[in-house]
Amino acid sequence: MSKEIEVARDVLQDNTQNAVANRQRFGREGVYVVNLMSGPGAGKTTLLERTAEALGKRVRMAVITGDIATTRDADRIGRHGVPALQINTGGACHIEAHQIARAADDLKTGKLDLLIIENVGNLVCPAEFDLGEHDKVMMLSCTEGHDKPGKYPLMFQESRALILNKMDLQPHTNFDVEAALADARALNPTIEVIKMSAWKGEGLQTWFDWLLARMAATGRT
Ligand SMILES: Nc1nc2c(ncn2[C@@H]2O[C@H](COP(=O)(O)OP(=O)(O)O)[C@@H](O)[C@H]2O)c(=O)[nH]1
Ligand SMILES: [Mg+2]
Repeated sequence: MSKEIEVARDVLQDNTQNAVANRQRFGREGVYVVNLMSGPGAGKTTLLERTAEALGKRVRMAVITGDIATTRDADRIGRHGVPALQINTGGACHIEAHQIARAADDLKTGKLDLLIIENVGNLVCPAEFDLGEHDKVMMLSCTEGHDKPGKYPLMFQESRALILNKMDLQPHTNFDVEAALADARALNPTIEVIKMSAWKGEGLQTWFDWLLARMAATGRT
């Protein structure tokens, strides 16, 4: 039992060292990096397809997608004209920093302004693994229940922004927006909230403006 815990600690420690190296690299290269997290099916890839369409010609951007299997998400995003590289974790519930380092080599991140990482769909593990990103952003959709922030606190604590997606479905569910936001803000009082329907287009402009403002704030034009 104690061995298992030691191994888990080593994995996290190695990951943190690799994340520090990634962060230094991204700083040197001048690329702004977002780690986008959510449970499966919240709408991350849909949002990244819309983001690629809207910003792909204005900024030099690329996407790394993580899934246990298939290249479906990278294929979807790649159709919108931005480089998209798929990491298959082969069973792991999150992306690790060393995988990002390798993908960044392949994508030549020194030539990019914006890199978005779509993490594996999971509300738990991705929040535990620093990837060397500038910002963590998480998405919660109205079909997942407003009780989730309190039940999965770390991701809400770690994220700079919370995207509430599938607002078009909210009237058809018992999702209580104010209860979800109160729960999230009790964990992270400064969390920025973007209400969205990635499907219908509502809130997308706020997201694009948020990304461009964060790029400027971290030194990108
Ligand atoms: N109604 C509605 N459906 C959405 C919205 N965003 C995504 N979806 C749908 O939710 C499903 C999962 O979306 P996807 O982007 O693959 O989620 P991911 O697993 O987080 O990448 C797909 O059927 C999308 O069409 C939204 O804002 N409203
Ligand atoms: Mg996806």
